[in-house]
Amino acid sequence: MLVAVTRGVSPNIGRCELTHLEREPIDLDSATTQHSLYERMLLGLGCRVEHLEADPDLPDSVFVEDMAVVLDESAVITRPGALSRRGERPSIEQALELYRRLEHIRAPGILDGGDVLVVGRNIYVGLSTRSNAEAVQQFRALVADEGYDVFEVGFRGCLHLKSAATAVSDDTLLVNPDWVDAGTFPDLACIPVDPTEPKAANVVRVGDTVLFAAAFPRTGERLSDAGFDVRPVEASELAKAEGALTCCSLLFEVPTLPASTG
Ligand code: CIR
Repeated sequence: MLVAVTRGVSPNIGRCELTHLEREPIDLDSATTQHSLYERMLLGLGCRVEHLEADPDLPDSVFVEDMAVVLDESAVITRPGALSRRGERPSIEQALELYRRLEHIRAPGILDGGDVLVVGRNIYVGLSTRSNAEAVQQFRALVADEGYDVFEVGFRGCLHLKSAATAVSDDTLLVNPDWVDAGTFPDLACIPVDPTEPKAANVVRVGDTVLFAAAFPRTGERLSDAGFDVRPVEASELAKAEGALTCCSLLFEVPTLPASTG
């Protein structure tokens, strides 16, 4: 079964890091409601949701994806590029150590999980203001024995690689071709976002279902036309904190416990 680690929206989300956006007020109630609906959607799709408590001292901590990369064999705890986010790691480590061997990115490496796109045994890591080549080297060394190939990827126009490209299946990506060159992924098919929806490339794959942000209906329609089972999720409030859909969960497989016979 799939586990989804999530974390409540910090009451201080208004003090979040911003890179490409102007600061605007974030309505905590609305952000919390949308986040709960996202969790409910994951539950409805069969995930076990492990909800960590919100932390007033960590404005961006709802964006759990940036703290770890969870593979089948291990979880790599990142060293986030933003100083204000490094304190988010301990609770994520506690949540993940129940399920995976933990590995760590160390200084001078910096890495945000949002820059790490895993597609089968290929892992693409975006070089950004949050992730550097040193971290890519460390990451490569940590996962080489498990047979993963790790590629450094350039992109532009957005905070993290996964704002520019995410996987919708084992062999197909949804991409914004203005932000990442399709040639970056020679072995994968690429579906471009609708040109009027540049921020639409971040979707969450849950089994055979793809969650897309409700603000991008045309891209949702493209995916549906391509045969994917798609569901819209309202995520406009956390988008003001530069967060997208993948950022709000760490999703990974765990063995299903055998039914009790007692
Ligand atoms: C930050 O700048 O770190 C947060 N305000 C947004 C992080 C979004 N995370 C992601 O795209 N993986």
